[in-house]
Amino acid sequence: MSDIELLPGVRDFLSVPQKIFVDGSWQPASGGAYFAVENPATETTLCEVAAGTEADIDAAVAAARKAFEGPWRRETPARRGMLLLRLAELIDAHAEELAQLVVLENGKPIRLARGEAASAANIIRYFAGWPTKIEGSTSPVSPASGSPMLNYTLREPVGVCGLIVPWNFPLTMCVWKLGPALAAGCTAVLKPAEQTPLVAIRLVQLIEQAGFPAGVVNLVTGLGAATGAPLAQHPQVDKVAFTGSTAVGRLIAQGATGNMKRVSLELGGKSPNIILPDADIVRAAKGAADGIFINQGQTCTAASRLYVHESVLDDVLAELRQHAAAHRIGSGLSEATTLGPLVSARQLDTVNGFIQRGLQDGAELICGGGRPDNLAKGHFVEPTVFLDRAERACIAKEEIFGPVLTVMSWSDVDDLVYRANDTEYGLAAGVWTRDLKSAHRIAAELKAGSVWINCWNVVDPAAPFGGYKASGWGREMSKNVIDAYTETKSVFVDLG
Ligand code: TXE
Repeated sequence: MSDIELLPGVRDFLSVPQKIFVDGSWQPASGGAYFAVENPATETTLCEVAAGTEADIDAAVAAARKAFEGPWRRETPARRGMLLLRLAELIDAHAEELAQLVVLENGKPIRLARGEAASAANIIRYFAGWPTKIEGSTSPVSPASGSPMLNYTLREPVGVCGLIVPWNFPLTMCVWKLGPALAAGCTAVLKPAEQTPLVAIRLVQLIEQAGFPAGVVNLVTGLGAATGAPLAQHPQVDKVAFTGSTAVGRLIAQGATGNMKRVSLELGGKSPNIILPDADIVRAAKGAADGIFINQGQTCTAASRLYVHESVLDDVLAELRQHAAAHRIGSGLSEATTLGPLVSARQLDTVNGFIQRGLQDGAELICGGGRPDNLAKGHFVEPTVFLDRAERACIAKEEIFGPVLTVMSWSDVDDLVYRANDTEYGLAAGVWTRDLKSAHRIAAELKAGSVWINCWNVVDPAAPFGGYKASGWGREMSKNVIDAYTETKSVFVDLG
């Protein structure tokens, strides 16, 4: 199947250098510099994008502060919801354009990128319902004075939010954070990843078109050290929401102590996926393969550790080999592609390094491990499966963020649960079984923010998402995330 045609809107977008958006105006970065955004499938430059500076972050934060204290505070909750609904409609209307930009800068298959655009609209639509439902409460207080007293709580927006997002889901990661921030009445400075700023820029153009007042959403593109770090440490930022590496998450947590800003972190993972002997093996193996290979394995919830009961190990390995071999590797712009390139040369080096270390550590290569022969350019790697019976290889412990699965076998369920939890991370976990009792028992014992039973990677705006341990702080989506973008004020009124 041949490549899809780029839409005229996408061609026009790529033909001009892209700017930052501060206080309702598109402008060059203060230093006047630009950086190149690469197409990871062809290794060619897609577009030049403004390289933001600390001065741009200062200006964007000042604009967000002004909007927070001024026009945004005066908007009614109903109007905030209406603006979000209008944005959801615009995302739907431009879904194919957004999907094409995601493919071009990230590399993922167009089918997956279309799913990302559809999910972005759904998430914004979900959050559009929240502004009119953020309620306080009354509390039955018993003052020592005996004087009658009314206590009630107000939920107020936390303020100016710094939103720092990664490149693996460059559109949905923006809306996971913008949706609740705007619903709660906060203002924002968005900092997309330097590898994938294009779809974020297009999204902010749609935010402008939807009619959000100037300064409510600002966008500063640029490198992590030049823009992300000053944003995360800024004394006028009240909250930082970050998705990315655990290493940068630690820096952000440290940088937040200056003004004690609120911090939510969605970090790495090394998620265990467990197949019990009574599972539907065909379904479980398909789920295991999809759980690791989707998005080229560049998923925080990647099902990267597979624990298979020893009695079904050979059957599962045979199924996994077939799923890996069935992948069509190539440009994400082809409708036939199921596995695109990794996002960058650096990410490919990291993943290849892990494959080499896996071999050195004595893990058995079941399939993959190399570069597809037919692709001369692009950051491609084959879907790869290792068997590591002794569970000693680094590939069984460290986050790889590539299409590399490490399979282990088990025989005793208590030992299995111990091994599954024996990791610094705790983002996700899965159990495949037909036995309800085992499913719920193991789900209760796994230390992970999401547990999937007979499925993987199901996320929904109505359900909380986030990690235990070094996988992060706080939860995204659902009512939980609204709490994370609001402060609770307790008001006492003496009625005596
Ligand atoms: O992440 P970074 P990288 C993991 C994954 C991957 C590894 C490295 O294992 O291999 O991280 O990826 C911004 N202060 N994940 O280097 O650097 C940066 O500009 C503030 C898991 O790309 O964490 C980008 O916008 N911000 C993950 C964002 O942080 C800084 C998704 C993420 O980049 C900064 C991505 C700083 N000092 C990577 N330095 C997941 N949980 O899904 C960089 N940034």
